[in-house]
Formats: sequence, structure tokens, C-alpha cells
Amino acid sequence: MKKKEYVVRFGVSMENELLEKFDRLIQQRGYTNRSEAIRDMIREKFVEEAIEKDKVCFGIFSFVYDHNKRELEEKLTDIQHEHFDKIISTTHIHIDRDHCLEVVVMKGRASELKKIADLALSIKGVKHGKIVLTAV
Ligand code: NI
Repeated sequence: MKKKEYVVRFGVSMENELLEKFDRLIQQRGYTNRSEAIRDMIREKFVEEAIEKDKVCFGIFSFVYDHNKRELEEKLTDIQHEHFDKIISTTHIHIDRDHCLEVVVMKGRASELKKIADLALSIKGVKHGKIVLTAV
């Protein structure tokens, strides 16, 4: 049975200078009220905790590589086939005549996903890449 969700109001005390800084920060980020900003920050901390504890999460791994190095394309595909059980989808974009962009969505333990990304990034010809981890 799903636990019933309801909203609880609570008061927070803090120095006025800190609150002013906080208000400026959230305004720059587009928040219109403090509650939603605080909720998002708390959620972000839980995602960080899930990653730290090496829980199952989702990884969005994107990288740019040199299209002209044919053996490179093969190596990158090999890595994905070796870890087929963690790869959900791969999108390939031909940026221009010489460059390709790939976006790989993965699911698995944070450390495993980081290892796959590091492996791909360490190959010569992979120019830029980054993995973003998220969890619910
Ligand atoms: Ni391409």
C-alpha cells in the first residue's frame, strides 16, 4: 500500500545575510518561491547520497569523437556490447563530416556506470565526454 503523502509546513531560522544570498541564488535560477527551491535542494542531496552509496541509478553518458578513426567506432561499440545489460539506449548524432556525438543511457550501480564511461573516455580520439548520474 502506498503511503499517503501530505504537505507539512515548518519554520526555518537563519541569519538575514544568508537568507538574502539564498534568495538571490534561487532568483537567478528561476525559482519563484523558496519552498520549491528548498525541496529541489533536498532531492539533490538524496540523489548525491544514492550515488555515494553506490545504489542503482541512471547514467546519461555523452561523448564526442573523431568519425575518421574507424577502429575507434568499433572499440566504442565493443564496450557497449560488453556491458549490454547496463545499456538502455544509444543515440548517435553526426555533428559534421568529422565528428560524432553519442548519448548513452545506462542503468546500474553508480561505480559500474562511471567505470564504463571512464573506459570509453580513455580511448584515443574520444574528444570530450561526461556522465551525469541520477536516481529516484
Ligand atoms: Ni556519426
